[in-house]
Amino acid sequence: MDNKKQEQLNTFRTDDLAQAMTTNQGLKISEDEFSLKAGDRGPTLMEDFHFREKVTHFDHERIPERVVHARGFGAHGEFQVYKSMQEFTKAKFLQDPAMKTPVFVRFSTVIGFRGSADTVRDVRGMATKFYTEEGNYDLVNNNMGVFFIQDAIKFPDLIHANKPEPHNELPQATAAHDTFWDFIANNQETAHQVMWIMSDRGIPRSFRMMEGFSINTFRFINAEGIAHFVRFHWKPLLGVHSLVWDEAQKISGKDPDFHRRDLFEAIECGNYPEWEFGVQLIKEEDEFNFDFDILDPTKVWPEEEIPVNIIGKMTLNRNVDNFFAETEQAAFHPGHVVPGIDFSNDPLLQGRLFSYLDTQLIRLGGPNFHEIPINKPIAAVHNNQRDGYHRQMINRGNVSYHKNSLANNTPLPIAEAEGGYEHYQEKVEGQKVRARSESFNDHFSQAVMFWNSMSAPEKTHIINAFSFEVGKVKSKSVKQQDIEMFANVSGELATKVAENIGVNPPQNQTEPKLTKVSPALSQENTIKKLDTLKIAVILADGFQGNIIETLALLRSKKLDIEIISDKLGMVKGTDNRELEVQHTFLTVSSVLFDAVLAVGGSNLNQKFDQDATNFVKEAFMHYKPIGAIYAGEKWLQENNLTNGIGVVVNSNNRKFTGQFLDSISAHRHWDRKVY
Ligand code: HDE
Repeated sequence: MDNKKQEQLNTFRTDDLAQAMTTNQGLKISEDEFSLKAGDRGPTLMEDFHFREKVTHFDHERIPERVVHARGFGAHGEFQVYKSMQEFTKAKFLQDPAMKTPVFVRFSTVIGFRGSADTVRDVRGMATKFYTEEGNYDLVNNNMGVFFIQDAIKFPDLIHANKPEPHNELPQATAAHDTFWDFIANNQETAHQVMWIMSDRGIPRSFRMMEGFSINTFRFINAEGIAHFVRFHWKPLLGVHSLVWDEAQKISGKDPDFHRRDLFEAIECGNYPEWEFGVQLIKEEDEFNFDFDILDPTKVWPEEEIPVNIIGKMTLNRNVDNFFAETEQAAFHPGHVVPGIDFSNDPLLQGRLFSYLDTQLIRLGGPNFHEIPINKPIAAVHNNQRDGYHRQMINRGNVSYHKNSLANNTPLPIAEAEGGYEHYQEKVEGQKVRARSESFNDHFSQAVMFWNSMSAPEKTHIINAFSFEVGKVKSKSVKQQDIEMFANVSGELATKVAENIGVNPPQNQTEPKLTKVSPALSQENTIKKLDTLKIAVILADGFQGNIIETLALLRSKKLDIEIISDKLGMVKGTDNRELEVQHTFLTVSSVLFDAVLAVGGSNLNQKFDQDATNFVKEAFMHYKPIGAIYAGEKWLQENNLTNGIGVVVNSNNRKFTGQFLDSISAHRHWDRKVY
């Protein structure tokens, strides 16, 4: 079972190396550099079918990018349930802990075009395709617990407002412009999601360190037909971590592929990212027992009230062989479900169930996208659907209709008891209305809860993020409207932002009285591990030789150690041992690392000293763990960089390595005074 998807993909793979070159018709080609001409200085001839086929194919290489989530990166892996979920769902892939289900996951940003940078402030997508025996199941999640709007009919408006403005197509991949903030102030159901996106969750450190939330409410159905409302979660085993905003912006220039590179490299070197799979469950009869509507996608189900049961684990362990064929052509759809998983009446989900299939038709050019290898289920497909662009399946026989007698009435719908999908028979009645339920009308309580749940540094980051984003808005009126709106979340937030962006403090000066908190919302409470963190080690010729043993020790803690100097090549230590330099001050910057170890050497020239100091200074400003040892200590002292929380200095201290590791395991030192 677990190798089935891989075997299937293998049948589509080619390895062109060392093969004779052919046309797409399989004709061997004798020349691929010169088009066919009448004389070596003459015109190219129409009959050059190879030239025409090659260039025509090239001219048609691009397909429309996704209208949202255009920039993404995917990987293969597997999923295993920890214990049978039989009590709640009959979904086969959630029954047997011994069963491994192949998966493909695509991570994405939402707003930027396909070539935009990875570290912009945005929501991230995390879409998972489970290739189950019962058919493909797609869990199309985001890295935030809520969404901007409550009804799918508003999605085009939200995205129009958020994308670059239509008259000049500016700005790229950011919400920091007038139309977005105008939409926010005039559609106040967005308040809660805006708090998430202005928080550190908007600038993740890595795809490997993001949570995934289904946001929408689904149903689990067991074999007896009993239903539970369910929301799905991915919890990264490395914890949930973020960049700081200045760093995120600089990375956009230094390495726009920062997140995809991080995922690709982690998988290539065997550091397989893992997420635990969690479910929040609510009994049907408890539907109305909460102070929010459980179908409202602008509300979280607070984890302290409705615990997340951890039921399985996903490991990503294989990079794709071909980005376009696999990642770009992957087509997800929340309507791809298996028996045991069903929908709720969440109006956002209901609209999504239309949109995803529709979008694939334009993007992938017709109704046969399920036959593209990455989308092809491992379960057999039999039905009377025929023809259309790029049909691969060769259906035999003359019968393509149901019911029939000529083919013994096959293919045949089968009963639920034998695995046929049957929709949950929810009783529904009501007037036909264009309306929103009263129970969806509280737009601020959970936004306040989010704010209340943040640590002091997180609150500061949110104030700064608002000040940046709304500060970029040109319309004074829009700015003021946003200040008035967020005074409903926190007077402190609205007043400080108003001050920073030069508009009036909010008219409404009454601080919201709500005190509810949900500690699970704060990244302060996440797991912090050393595993796979990237440490920049700054070395020069004449470095103290025994640093090699320190580096080995750091590596044994699963840290990724990379050596930086003023030029590539080898650097020699005091004991003549050598180390290879992987990067120079020109090719990388401190923003690409989680911590810095300044070692230096005896031969520091002024240029090295200056570059290295700038490198460490930036890490210092970003609250990163810093170690300074041997020559590095002196040079940091000279530059006043040794006095700071999380800066470990003292070459003579035998505990140096332990203390440096402690500093790294804190990830960031928010209490450090950086100004
Ligand atoms: Fe999507 N969304 N979405 N979305 N979404 C798409 O489908 C849509 C929403 C999400 O890696 C599109 O194949 C509507 C919530 C992810 O290929 C499109 C609404 C959540 C991805 C679409 C939403 C998501 C998409 C564009 C409001 C989190 C990328 C390309 C009702 C739970 C999947 C595509 C990938 C992609 C529609 C809201 C997640 C246009 C109408 C809420 C992760 O069909």
